[in-house]
Amino acid sequence: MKIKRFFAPSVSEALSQVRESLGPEAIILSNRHVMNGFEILASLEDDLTQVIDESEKPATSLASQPTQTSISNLSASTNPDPVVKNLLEELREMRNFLANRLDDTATNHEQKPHHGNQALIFAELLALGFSASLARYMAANIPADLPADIDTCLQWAKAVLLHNLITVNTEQEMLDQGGIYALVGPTGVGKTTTTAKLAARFVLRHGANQLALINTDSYRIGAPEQVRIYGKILGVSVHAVRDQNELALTLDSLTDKHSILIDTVGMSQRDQMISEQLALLSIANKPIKRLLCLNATSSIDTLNEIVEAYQGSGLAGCILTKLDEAVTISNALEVLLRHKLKLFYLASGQRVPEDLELADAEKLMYQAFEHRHSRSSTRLKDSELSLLMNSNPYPHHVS
Ligand SMILES: Nc1nc2c(ncn2[C@@H]2O[C@H](COP(=O)(O)OP(=O)(O)OP(=O)(O)O)[C@@H](O)[C@H]2O)c(=O)[nH]1
Ligand SMILES: [Mg+2]
Repeated sequence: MKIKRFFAPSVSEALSQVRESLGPEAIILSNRHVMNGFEILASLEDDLTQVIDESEKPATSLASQPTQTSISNLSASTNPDPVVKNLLEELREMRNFLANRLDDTATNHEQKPHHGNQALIFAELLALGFSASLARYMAANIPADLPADIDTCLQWAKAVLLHNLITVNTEQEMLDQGGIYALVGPTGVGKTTTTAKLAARFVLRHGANQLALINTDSYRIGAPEQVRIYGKILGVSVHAVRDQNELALTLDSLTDKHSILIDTVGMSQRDQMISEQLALLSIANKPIKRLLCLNATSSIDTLNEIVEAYQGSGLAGCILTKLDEAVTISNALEVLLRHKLKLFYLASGQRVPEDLELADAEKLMYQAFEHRHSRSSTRLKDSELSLLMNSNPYPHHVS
C-alpha cells in the first residue's frame, strides 16, 4: 500500500493537496494538528483494498480468490466475498465521514475570527442587560474584519449604539426655546417631582413670572396640592384644570408666558384612559409637546409597552427617572434606541431641584458598558456560550 503524507498550514489546504495528488477517491487514514499546521495521511482506495485482501486471507478462507483484487473487480464480481464487501463498505463510509468532518473543521477554522466575535458580542451585550434581539442584531452586523479582541468589539458596539441615541445637547432645546410641555407617564414614575425640578431650573434661567404650572390631576386627593406647594415655593402661578375646555381656556389666559409645564395624572400603560388623556392634550392652535417619563428600573418589555401605549400621534421625547435606583441603564437605552425617542433629562433622586441633569449620550453609554465590570447574573460562562452557539435548543423551529 502506498501511503502519502500531506502537510499544509490549514486543514482545507492539506485536503486540497490530497485531492490534487490522489483524486477524489483518496482515503484519509489520519489527520492531526502538528506544529505550524495540519498533517494528513492518505492512500488510494485500490491500495487499501489490497491490504484488506491480504490481511483477511487467513481468516476468511480466501485462498482460492485472486490475491490482487480491486474494488471494481469485487463489486463486479458475481460472487463477492461478503466479509470483504462489508469491510469495503465500512471503509467507504469512514472515508466519507472523515472527509465531511474535515471539511466542517476547515470551514469552522477559517471562519473562526468572525464567528468568535459574533459569539463574543452576543454574550457581552446579554451580560450588559440588552435584549437577545438587540444582541443578535449586533452580532449579525459586526464587521468581519474586526480583530478578535473583546475591547475592540465592545468599542464597536458602543459606537454604533451611541450613534443612534438621540439626546438634547443644551437647555436651548426645551427651557430656552420655551413652549407648552406636558409630562405624561405611568403612576409614581416621578412626573410631579420632575415638573418641579424643571420649573426650578427654568426660574433660575428666566424668572418665575415667565412660567406657569398646570395640573390636570383633579381626581386624587392631595394631587393638586403637591403642585401648588412647589408653585408657592418657586413663586410660579399654578392652575388646576378638569377637562379639555378648561385647559384650552387656561392656555388662552397664559399666552404671555414663555413656558408652561403641565403635570398630568399617572396612568398605567394598560389603562384605557390614556387615549382620553391624549385627547385632552390635543388642542387646536396650542401645540402641547408631550414628554414621557420612564422609570429606568423597569424592564425592557415594560418600557416598550409604556412607549407604545403613550406614543399616540408622537412624543416630543422622554425623561428617564429614578436612575439612582437602577442597576443598569441598558434596558432604558435599548427602548429609546428602538423607538428613536429623544432623551431630554435624567432624574436621579428625590431632591428638587438638584437631582436633574441634561442627558449626556456619551456618559450614559459609558455607564451602560461600565456595568460589564460589575458582576452580572446574566453573564454566560465560556462553556455555556459554546453550548449556545453550537446547539439548536429548538430543533423543530425554523429560525
Ligand atoms: N429615587 C428616586 N425617587 C424619585 C425620583 N423622582 C421621583 N421620585 C420619588 O418617587 C415618588 C413618586 O414621585 P411623583 O413625582 O409623585 O410621581 P408621579 O409620577 O407624579 O406620580 P403620580 O402622580 O401618582 O402618577 C416620590 O416619592 C418621589 O420623591 C428619582 O429620580 N429617584
Ligand atoms: Mg403626580
